[in-house]
Amino acid sequence: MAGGSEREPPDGPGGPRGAGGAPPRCGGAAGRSGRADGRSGGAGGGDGGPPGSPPLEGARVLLGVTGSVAAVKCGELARALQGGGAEVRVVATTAAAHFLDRAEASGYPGLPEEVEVLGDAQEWEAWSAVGDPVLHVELRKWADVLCLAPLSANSLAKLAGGFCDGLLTCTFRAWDWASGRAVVAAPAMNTLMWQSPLTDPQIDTLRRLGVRVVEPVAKMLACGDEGVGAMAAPDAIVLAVASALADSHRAPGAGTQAEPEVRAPT
Ligand code: PCO
Repeated sequence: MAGGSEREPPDGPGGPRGAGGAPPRCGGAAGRSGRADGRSGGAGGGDGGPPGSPPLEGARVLLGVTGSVAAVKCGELARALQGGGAEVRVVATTAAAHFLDRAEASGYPGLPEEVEVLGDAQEWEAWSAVGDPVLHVELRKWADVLCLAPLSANSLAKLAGGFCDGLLTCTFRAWDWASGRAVVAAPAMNTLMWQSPLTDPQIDTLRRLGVRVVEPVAKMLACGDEGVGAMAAPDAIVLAVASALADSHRAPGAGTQAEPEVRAPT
């Protein structure tokens, strides 16, 4: 499955980069707690941002990266979110870290140096006694929006099934849907995985929760197959995040997806 991207020239900004990119940095425990303390700004039109400011300005975006080859595009995605004024933190699954580590060797820009990358190890390290912060709860409080990109077939199944066996799945399971904070998901997987009858009900489950799904697109995939399954372009994901933020602030507490995106033909 891992494939690599040698069958398809890298298409991210910055062009190919040499091998030997730095591994993702895993910071310590959450460090910052909920928005009650230390919040320096807010999503535009929301709690902290000036009314009418762009939705990404000052927004706290938690980028959840899962184990699809498309994780190599997260450097580009994180930069695009930052370019809109967002503060970005990354939660990566163990499988995602494998791809993040190798993004630069495949010609994609790595994550920006200042972006904190958290994983399962940090969840355990953060807790040693009752009273210690629980990292997935702290992250849920911190984030204005959770952006799951790429969302792999495996993580999609886990999230739809309610599994919470790691930092990212626990953060999603603990999400405060009533708060109106948005969740955006950009699935990426092999075409036959995407077209499998298993996928539709899982995507529907996420949509019923209020998750906005940014459909995968058709291209030649990392494994050499051609078809629908590639992660949507970072710009499209950023637009969905901005739109979700704008909507969640227009209608606080109403985090459901008003108009589900049209599914790609299968
Ligand atoms: C293939 N799986 C995949 C994952 C989705 N692919 C993509 C793109 C990348 C290159 O542009 C890898 C980002 O093809 O999102 O290819 C077989 S399991």
